[in-house]
Amino acid sequence: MKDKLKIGIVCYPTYGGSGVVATELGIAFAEKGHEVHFISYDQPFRLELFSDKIYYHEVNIPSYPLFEYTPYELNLTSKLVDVTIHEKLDILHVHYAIPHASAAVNAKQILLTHSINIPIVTTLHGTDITLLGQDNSFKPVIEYAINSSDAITTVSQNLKEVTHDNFKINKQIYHVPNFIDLKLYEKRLNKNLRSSYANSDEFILTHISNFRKVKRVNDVIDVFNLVSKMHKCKLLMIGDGPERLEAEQLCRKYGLSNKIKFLGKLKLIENILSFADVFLLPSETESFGLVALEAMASKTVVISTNSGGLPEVNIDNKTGFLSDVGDIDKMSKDISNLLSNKELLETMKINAFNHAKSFDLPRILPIYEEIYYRLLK
Ligand code: GMT
Repeated sequence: MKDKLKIGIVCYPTYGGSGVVATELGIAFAEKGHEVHFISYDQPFRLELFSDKIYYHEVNIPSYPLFEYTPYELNLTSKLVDVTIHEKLDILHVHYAIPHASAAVNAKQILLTHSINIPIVTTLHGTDITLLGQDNSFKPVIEYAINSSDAITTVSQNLKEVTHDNFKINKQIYHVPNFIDLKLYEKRLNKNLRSSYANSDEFILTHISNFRKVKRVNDVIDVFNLVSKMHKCKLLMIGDGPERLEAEQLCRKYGLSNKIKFLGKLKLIENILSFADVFLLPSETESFGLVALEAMASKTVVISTNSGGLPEVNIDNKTGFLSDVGDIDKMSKDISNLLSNKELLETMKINAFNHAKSFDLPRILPIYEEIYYRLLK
């Protein structure tokens, strides 16, 4: 069996966890000598093409007057067939069930007619199961795509259980947790950057997301509103999305515009997280919460809900605190306790970092490689 593989990775290119995981996984494989082919409708936002082992194939989406809705999944399927044949891929690893897993399963059938049997690995990331998976207009396709994949992985134990609860899955699901590359977080602290956002006697709180409804961005503002009455602090909001405008209006209503800064979509979030004291993630549901892990890798204490896979990442009373969804009072009291007790804050920052180490890239990468090699045997 070949030691170095040609791996096709399909992912969303947009600001979001599944795209980040897929991109960083591909970059790490390339660093290990595998050849990686990213396939998407746009260049993944964290992908900088700096290696002869990394290729990006854009899916062409031609317009045709007959189509009221462009059939992207079919364009993706054709691209997967083409790239697999001409780049001689060994394996396809698709992130997110639809349309990526269903397109890959279709491509696999087409490739069989060319006498090519390519294994498909599908990684489920969360909303493909918890939100879209509940919608009957997608459910049969998602179930079929999962069952027709050669290997299925979920990013948390919780997501594995939810997948079994919601679908009839007839094969093993592997739990492969999300990861961070800890070396990216070393020596990031930039005191000049910190001082441009806050005075030295002010604490810094942050939130990072795609500002979708599921993130409950207004809860972040409500919590900060209570905390800022008791402590000197600033809030940095990173990311963008449909709920941003309402959140900005809420800040104005509370008279907090001078204490809350909306920074938009930033690529190098490690730079900001390096000086943040507390990270807030009050999500309605979160299969893993990659961004919480990124905060922990930067020695930032996490205040999150206890939904989905978050308790696997943020350990209650150790790396941060967990609350029920919408419990603004508890979240603000937990932060207030932390900010009043510097020793507790420092201890929890170290705990957060130590727990993040168990998700370091070199520990997780071989698990995916092992799955690939097993399928290729
Ligand atoms: O919710 C997001 O931020 C985007 C979404 C995605 O598909 O990109 O994130 C999901 O996948 C991430 C990576 O595995 C997980 O860390 C997030 O928890 C998950 N989001 C939800 O479950 C809501």
